[in-house]
Amino acid sequence: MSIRTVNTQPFNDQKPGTSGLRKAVTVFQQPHYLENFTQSIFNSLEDLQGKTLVLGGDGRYYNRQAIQTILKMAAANSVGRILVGLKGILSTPAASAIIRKNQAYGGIILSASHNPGGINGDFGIKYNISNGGPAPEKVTEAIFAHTKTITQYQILESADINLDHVGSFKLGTMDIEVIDSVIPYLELMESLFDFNLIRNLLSKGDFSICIDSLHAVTGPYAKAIFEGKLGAKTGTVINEVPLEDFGGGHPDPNLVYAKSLVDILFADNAPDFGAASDGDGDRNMILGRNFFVNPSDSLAVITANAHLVKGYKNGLTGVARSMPTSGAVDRVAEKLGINFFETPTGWKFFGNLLDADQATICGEESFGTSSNHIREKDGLWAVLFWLNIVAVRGESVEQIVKSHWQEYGRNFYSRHDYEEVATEGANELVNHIRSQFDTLKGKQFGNYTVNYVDDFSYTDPIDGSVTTNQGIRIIFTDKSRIIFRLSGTGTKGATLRVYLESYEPDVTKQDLDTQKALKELINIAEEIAQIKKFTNREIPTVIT
Ligand code: VG1
Ligand code: CO
Repeated sequence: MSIRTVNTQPFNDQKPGTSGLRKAVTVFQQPHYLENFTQSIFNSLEDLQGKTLVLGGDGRYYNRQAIQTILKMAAANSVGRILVGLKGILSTPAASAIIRKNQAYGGIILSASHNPGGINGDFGIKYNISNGGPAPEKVTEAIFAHTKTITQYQILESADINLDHVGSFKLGTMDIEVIDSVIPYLELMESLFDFNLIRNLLSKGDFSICIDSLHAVTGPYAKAIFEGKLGAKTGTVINEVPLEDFGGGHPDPNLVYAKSLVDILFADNAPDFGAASDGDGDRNMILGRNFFVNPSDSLAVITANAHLVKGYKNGLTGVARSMPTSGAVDRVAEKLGINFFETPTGWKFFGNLLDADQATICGEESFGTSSNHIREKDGLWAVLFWLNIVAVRGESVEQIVKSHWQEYGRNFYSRHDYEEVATEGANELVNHIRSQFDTLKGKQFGNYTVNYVDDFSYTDPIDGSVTTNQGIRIIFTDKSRIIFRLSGTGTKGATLRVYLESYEPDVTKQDLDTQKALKELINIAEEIAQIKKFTNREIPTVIT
């Protein structure tokens, strides 16, 4: 086996976004495209020689080919050892757990998460550091800098490696260990939650659940945990076979793309509990019988009930949420007297807070929550957390959420997505709002008066790094908010996200339909941003 040095030229579009580099599969299939980015990762890691890396992906189309290429390049770049998930599969939270457990130097995760898969879909690659979390901006910037100057990459000439069996072997001087993708993750979950209590709840027969894996990576994990360990009946996990194109679906666990589950939970005789996960298993949607749990509320309920759960009963040091996430959890933090942080969108901003033990639980409005057990979002963790709470309290999901609102007030919250609109119009929309920054302050819109307007920026309290332009905030005097942001994960055109929030302390008014409660703010958002004109759309593609 010999190492081949291949001459190459930079691609000018390899800047990582909210969560790694995401592009159409056809872009990744261009000669040298994946190799250039992989070599740029290796080039940005100074002392990689002899170190251990973790490698795996969400199983989407091109996962297998990419894994083979990366293994051969790692061997040529003097990596000491690689732990690869069986068949090249690792959910994002499992990869994070395995990096931490093995004290690996870092990991490469192949996923485009909620973006559709298949030959006409998307592919993605991201680098995680030794804490198990997404590379912080200074690392992604260094990788990006290398992509702009790369002239060659190294790859070992060898046959493909068989990843279909657990075992160890050599590739050149590098050790490869093919490891079980599920067991380390399952063991970690068992250490955090009361599996006996949940087993009691699920096996008695009077509490039924439905877990929808949307033909993505969580299928084998959910089968092993819910049907295997926790005694739920066979068939509890649906769409459980991971497919390279996710069965043609969109593995995004929201009310539109997880319709299969929504239909089941909103039918007559619906199960008591339902959940869906995204492509790479780091996000989750929680449903009760005929009841949708807003992800921002889910974060608040998890935080407020953490003392009931084995792994968290000693208390939380703090909680962090992304800026667009509703303020529901802020009220819980205040009551518990724990730290509270507001960060930009993207899990990489939580890593420092978790490492410094300033926060225990973190969450985003986009159905992502997790804790200091790993450094990624964790979809099945949230499902188990909810089941553990339900098992302890003996109440329905709806009762638990409503009593939360009663205690803390309800933050009415919704996100309107305008997906794949023209980039030019989206940029004009942002500029149009920015041009009103000076005139909006103090302006009255019906019942609402603008308190202030800004572009969110964040100074990391641990390392002092500053991140600017993380979303436009229009904040009203009663703390209601409208936020505008452009997505950093899409691959076609631009995706505009509009986040709307108001607060209702009066219990008699908390049962209102969310869109009705937010109607006035929705109209104000249109008035300020001229969404219809700039996006050329009458309505959002997804409403959460
Ligand atoms: C979206 C979500 C964000 C999440 C990110 C990655 O980003 O809004 O909260 O962290 O996806 O999640 P954006 O830039 O499109 O709004 V995942 O599950 O794709 O790794
Ligand atoms: Co994801």
